[in-house]
Amino acid sequence: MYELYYSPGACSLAPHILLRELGVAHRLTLVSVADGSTGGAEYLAINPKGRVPALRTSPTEPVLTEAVAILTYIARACGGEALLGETPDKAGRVLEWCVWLSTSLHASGFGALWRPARFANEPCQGVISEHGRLAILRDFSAIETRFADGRSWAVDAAGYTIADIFLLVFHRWGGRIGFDMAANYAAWSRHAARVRARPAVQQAWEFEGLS
Ligand SMILES: N[C@@H](CCC(=O)N[C@@H](CS)C(=O)NCC(=O)O)C(=O)O
Repeated sequence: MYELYYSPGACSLAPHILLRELGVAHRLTLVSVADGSTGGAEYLAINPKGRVPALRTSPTEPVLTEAVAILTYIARACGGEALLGETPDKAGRVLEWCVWLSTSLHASGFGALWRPARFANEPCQGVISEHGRLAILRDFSAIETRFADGRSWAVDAAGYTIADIFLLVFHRWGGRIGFDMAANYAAWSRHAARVRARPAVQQAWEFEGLS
């Protein structure tokens, strides 16, 4: 059985949703970002990167890390190929979204805002955080522009994909940092509501105790 190491509301929410979407048997192991467990010796022995998500796919192999890799793995291994985009064109666009979300919005934007120490020592951390907030605003605006063209899904031609699941994590984080998502990102918020309505998403939301 797959074992997913997760923290409530972290980017591990995306693979958690996908496991439920595909009806895959899994065990969820809590490694809290909030209380620093991701950096604890016990978890570092499992995942030396000290981050969630991590997926145990076999008792003998190292855990699989990186949200996009885990999403791709689960989809391919568990009959969810359609969620990756079924043609090279669709799959390329789905991956384009996911890599951008992971590298630009997550690592550069939220990483700088929440973890400025990754980028610089004091006294520069306040500036780094502010830069992260501006990077998030820039990327959120780009996301809103895309959804404002009336599409239902991130890659409309592909239907519901892992990109839609991943996007929901960042939409929720926008609310967490005080952005008025409904007012300022109306088209993206309609998309988020569409994703939130799926039973698998509701189950994961409830399990993780998210508001
Ligand atoms: N590139 C990694 C980033 C994972 C990551 O930064 N996860 C955060 C939670 S969303 C984390 O575990 N942070 C703990 C820490 O920085 O100590 C991925 O996409 O999986």
